[in-house]
Amino acid sequence: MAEVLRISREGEVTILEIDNPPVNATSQAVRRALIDAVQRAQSEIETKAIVICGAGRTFTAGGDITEFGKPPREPHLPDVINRIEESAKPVVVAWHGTALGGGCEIGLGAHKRIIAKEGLVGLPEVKLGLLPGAGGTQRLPRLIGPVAALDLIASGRMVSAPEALRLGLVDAVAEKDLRREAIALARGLIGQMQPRLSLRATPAAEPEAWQAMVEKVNREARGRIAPQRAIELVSQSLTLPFATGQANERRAFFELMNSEQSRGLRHLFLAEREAGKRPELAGITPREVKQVGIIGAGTMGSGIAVAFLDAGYKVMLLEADDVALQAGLDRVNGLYLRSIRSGRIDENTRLERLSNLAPTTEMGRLAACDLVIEAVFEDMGVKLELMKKLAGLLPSSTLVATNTSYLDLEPMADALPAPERFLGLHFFSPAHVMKLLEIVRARRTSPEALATALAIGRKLKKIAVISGVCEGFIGNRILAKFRAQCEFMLEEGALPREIDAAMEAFGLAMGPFAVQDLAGLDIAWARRKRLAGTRDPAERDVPLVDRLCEEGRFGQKAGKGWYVYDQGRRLADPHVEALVRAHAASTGRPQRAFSAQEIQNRVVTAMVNEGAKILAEGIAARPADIDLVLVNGYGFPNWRGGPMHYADGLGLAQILAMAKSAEARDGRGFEVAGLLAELVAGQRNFAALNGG
Ligand code: T1G
Repeated sequence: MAEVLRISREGEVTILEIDNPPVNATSQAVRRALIDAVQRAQSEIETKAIVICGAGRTFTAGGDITEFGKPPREPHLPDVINRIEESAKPVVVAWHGTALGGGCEIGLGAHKRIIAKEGLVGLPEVKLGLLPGAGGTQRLPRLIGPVAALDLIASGRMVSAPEALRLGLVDAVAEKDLRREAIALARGLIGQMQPRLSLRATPAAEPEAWQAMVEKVNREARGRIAPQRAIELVSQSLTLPFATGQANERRAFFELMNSEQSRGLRHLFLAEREAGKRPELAGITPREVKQVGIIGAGTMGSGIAVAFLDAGYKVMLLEADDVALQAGLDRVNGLYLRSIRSGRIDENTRLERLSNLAPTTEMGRLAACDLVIEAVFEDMGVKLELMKKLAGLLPSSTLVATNTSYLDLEPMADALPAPERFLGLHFFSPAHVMKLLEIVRARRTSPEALATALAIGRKLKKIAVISGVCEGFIGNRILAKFRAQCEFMLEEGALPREIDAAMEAFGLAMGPFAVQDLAGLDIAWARRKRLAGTRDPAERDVPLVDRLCEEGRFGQKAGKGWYVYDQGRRLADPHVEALVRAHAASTGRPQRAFSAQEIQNRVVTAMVNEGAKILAEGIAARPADIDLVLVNGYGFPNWRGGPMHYADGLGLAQILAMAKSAEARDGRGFEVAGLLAELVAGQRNFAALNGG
């Protein structure tokens, strides 16, 4: 077995360096080596102090996620940390890179903590549906007070070195050489009584500040259990002895580890890291991309420009004329000013980023770009015209991408001299904020172009998922089935507000009808009119959006849509409900009441059935990719792990039965996916298709 802890000595100080690539996770081997080394140091006369640090890019990312869900093996991390705290010889922990979860907790067991200037520290367990399980919920409030501790534990956010110092989470920030300074700090402690956090009382909280933090945590938890348990455990640190609090923490940790929520979040963590690893792209070197051209400075184009500028690219922004260009620049500026107001960036950062932006109205200048993305009006004629112009202008080495969300890529590829360098980069609005990026692979897109797109996705810090070409790609294709199913229910006795409430209870930030009002119903209406000629008359179709739009109910911007809006407040509208009821009656379908669960099941069935078709057609490579798309682009609750993971939990036999009844009820347009039936027949699930 590889050496996971390197032990060396500098005079009287023994240095324990965790070396367990890639992220020094506190696996069983690391825990064993640490506890043994600390134990041994107690009896070595040469050792008077101990420094614990990490090799490579990070101190440690904490517990080893690959061990989660398996029976825990000794020594357990809380015991290792208790042993560190009890050390008669002073222990200093030196944090660099990221000191997360168990890595932060090791530091809390030590007698002093020092952090590198660029270091980050945090307890991100809630993001995996967990809580710190090695004393973090009990020691952190004793160190920095219960309010700040609850903030960190319930949000899971990482804290920079200056903030860590301000909070009292570290004793020092290293000026230059973390290791040297940690050793010096340890030397200074030799011969002193060492403070133990576990023996300290948690400082009392300001009641108002505590109450405000509790309310914030509850508000932001929205269905997630772990942050709510954090409130309970942090408050116990105020009243219970450390040992009792720690035992309660440990119990909560294992309960959460076995929860559906944690399983879902862990599934997504691994899915995110798998999405970019495509066997067919192994060994292919991405091309270098430095200069990016963006055509169109509307909402999408300007958001995409900011996304690239933020990631350090040089950006050329092209518009048809000076007026449109100025409007685009105003948009870009507006986005930066908002970031300044919210404290995300400062003025210097804004200026630095804008210095990489070259606005232009001369298309010829795009020839200098490594990648050109079109974000013009969503119309095939307009896009084809543009591609023809680009064909005569760009060197054939330039990567060309379309930001279309629905249109077929093949005709656009046909217009280019090098279709192998053409693909879709489907950003979501606002493009500089939304995590998801669908990389759309057209028939002739080269592996090199795909590998380059994945590398760009990583640099943009997006979750990039590869999709094949079909109407709506992965996300919008599933969304269309989801929306249609919601409208079908309106014809059977459900009201918009009931469906929205059920889906919000499921965990969506906003129900589907409220979302439509926000986006504007006229968009859907225009699309319906455009597709009216080609619609299969045998397909079930609900014309209610047409009725609303004919009355000028275009959604929030018109003050009315599926709901009516009074000073920003969303209210059910009896007029719309009467309209829905009258339409429902006119269909002759039986009318009945819907439970929230039934609404949720119908929505999930529609999504999963379409997801199965998308897999069978090879549009998505893995069920986990579909989960990533729905969670990161469409508000599907992350703690449910995405629709495909959720379906596995529900049981695919049940999903299949529900899909069959949907087929019987909805007819053409809702055919049961063959893959779903195959999986059930073979007693397999989507996890098996993920290779899990
Ligand atoms: N365990 C095992 N593998 C891990 C890991 C972990 N904790 N964290 C990352 N990896 C792998 C990851 O799968 C990937 O593998 C590689 O490392 C690089 O990661 C009691 C028990 C540290 C900020 O939640 O947030 O402590 O794909 O691509 O963008 O309370 O990873 O190369 O094969 O993400 O530079 C709490 C989770 C655990 C931290 C680095 N810790 N990790 O980001 O690289 S719970 C976390 C991260 C706990 C105690 C409990 C990030 C990162 P591969 P990467 P990155």
